[in-house]
Amino acid sequence: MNAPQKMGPSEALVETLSAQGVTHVFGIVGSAFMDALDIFPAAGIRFVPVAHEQGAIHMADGYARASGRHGVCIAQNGPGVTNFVTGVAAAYWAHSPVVFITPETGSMTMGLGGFQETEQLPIFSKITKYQGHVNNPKRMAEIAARCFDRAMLEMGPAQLNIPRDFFYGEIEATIAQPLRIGLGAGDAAALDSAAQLLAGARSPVIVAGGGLIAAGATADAIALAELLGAAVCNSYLHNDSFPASHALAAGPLGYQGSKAAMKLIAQADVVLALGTRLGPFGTLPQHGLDYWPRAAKIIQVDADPRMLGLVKPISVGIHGDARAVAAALLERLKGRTLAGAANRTERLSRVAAEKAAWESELSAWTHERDPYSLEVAASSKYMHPREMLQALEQALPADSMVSTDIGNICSVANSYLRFDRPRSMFAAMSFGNCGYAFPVLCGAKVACPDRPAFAYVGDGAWGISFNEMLTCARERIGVTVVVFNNSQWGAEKKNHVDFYSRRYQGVNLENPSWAAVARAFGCEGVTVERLSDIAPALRTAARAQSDGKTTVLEMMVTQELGDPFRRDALNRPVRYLAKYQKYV
Ligand SMILES: Cc1ncc(C[n+]2csc(CCOP(=O)(O)OP(=O)(O)O)c2C)c(N)n1
Ligand SMILES: [Mg+2]
Repeated sequence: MNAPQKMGPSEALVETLSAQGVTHVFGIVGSAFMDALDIFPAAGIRFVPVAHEQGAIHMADGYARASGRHGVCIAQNGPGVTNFVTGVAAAYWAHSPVVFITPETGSMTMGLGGFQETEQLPIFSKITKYQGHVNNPKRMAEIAARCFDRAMLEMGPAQLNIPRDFFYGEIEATIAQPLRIGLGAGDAAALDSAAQLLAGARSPVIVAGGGLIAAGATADAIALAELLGAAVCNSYLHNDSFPASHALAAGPLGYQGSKAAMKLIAQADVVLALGTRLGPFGTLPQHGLDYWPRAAKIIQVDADPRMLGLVKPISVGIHGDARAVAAALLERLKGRTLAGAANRTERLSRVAAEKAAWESELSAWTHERDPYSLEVAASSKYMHPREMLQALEQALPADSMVSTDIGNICSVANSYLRFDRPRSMFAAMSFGNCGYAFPVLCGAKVACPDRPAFAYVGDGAWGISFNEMLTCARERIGVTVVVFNNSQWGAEKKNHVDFYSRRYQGVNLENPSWAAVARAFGCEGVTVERLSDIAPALRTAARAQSDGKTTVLEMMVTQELGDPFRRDALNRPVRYLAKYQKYV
């Protein structure tokens, strides 16, 4: 539809959604956008009604991360829209191309303090890549299309803000075709320098980031790693950025990551950081290893030029698409003499040896060994979290998608999640909000209904997010939620143990039976107390997914706790006033 045509603004919006390939919109119904909602079915768009708008934006995020297409959500002006805030911030840091549509109070009453009024642009200004405001109904199609284009161009949330009276009227509109701008491989001189460094490297290592997943660069990354004989580490929480079964895959860096990856990168003389901003939290010391190779030459490749050299000093920065860059580097390195060829065999066997050592350490590491953990585990009949995570990993069906929440057990799970296919792991990324994993997985499942889907969620975070079981039951979205019931906000309790002499406040949870709650919601609920019950329970739950049935597996685990998140950011308490002297 390229010639201007008479239509209503609602039709212009819905036609634009259609032209952008939108088939699902998550949200809660509201009078503000009913005129557009009414014609969704005729445009082949399924409206997925949710329990809370935070669920809608998380679902849009999961949908986008699983499919590589836009995730879309919509809410009532005012409170519906403000409920989006946390999810938009999470999607921003997950580099997720979501378009969230925010009908606003009517243009003729804006500023008068009427019903459901708040300024909706400033709230999101720091957590969006683009904010489109329809300032005249005639511009509905143009501005809506720009939101879709920018979300994909900049890989992040775009807001489409529409005064609610602008859904009505008669306009002449042209529906734009999607504008997809390829980024290419970037500056030729930078590529030459990078190839020069890699050719001269005696111990090159690759860090595979989320940008590699977004660019669909797996095959090129494999070819590059094989040519160089370079170990490949996943950047933090992107365990699906390189196939784990590949001989050169070393596992994830960062919190609760792989010691093999850390030991290998520590010895690198050249690091190729492919599609990663090298976020500050992702390379913190771990397992007592301060592994970042400060003396190494770092080549950083990112689709956002502002990320180059931002966190770590670099030798070469390449503003480009990870796939195009990997291909360009391959081209430049082919047939060239590689300094690393001299010790290739030795390095490959070192990769294998470090991996084997880490695997055997992990298999023997069935429980935590600090005094607090030993004490609580001794008085518990439940499973150790680590052995449970091991059994879960073994039971996961091939090609599973797994989302992980923020919490101690979810973090420890990082050691027990390996993937062979990109777009398989959906961790709460740098925004780190509890309550992320379940709704995000629901969105991923809507995008990929044939892939088995599992959310790992702590019992505290489950309290924030379990309302979306309503959505699963109503909309027949079949996923499996693995709730780790340790009756505590464990990750924070760990700080009370390590820094506040076990003065517990607000960290102990008295849970209902989460399995019974699930059943009351119309889902399945199973309590698992023994390791041997994990695989059969997981298999049954996975089968139920194909019938659109969601299952909660409530895992009864001890209260033991792994290494803390933010040891880097906490200090021992120091008190100056007499009344607080005991609080040290
Ligand atoms: C929305 C939100 N509120 C609070 C926090 C702080 N926080 C981080 S981890 C955590 C505890 C998580 O507890 P749980 O989900 O039970 O998992 P566990 O640590 O016990 O494995 C909390 C409260 C957060 N990250 N996000
Ligand atoms: Mg807990």
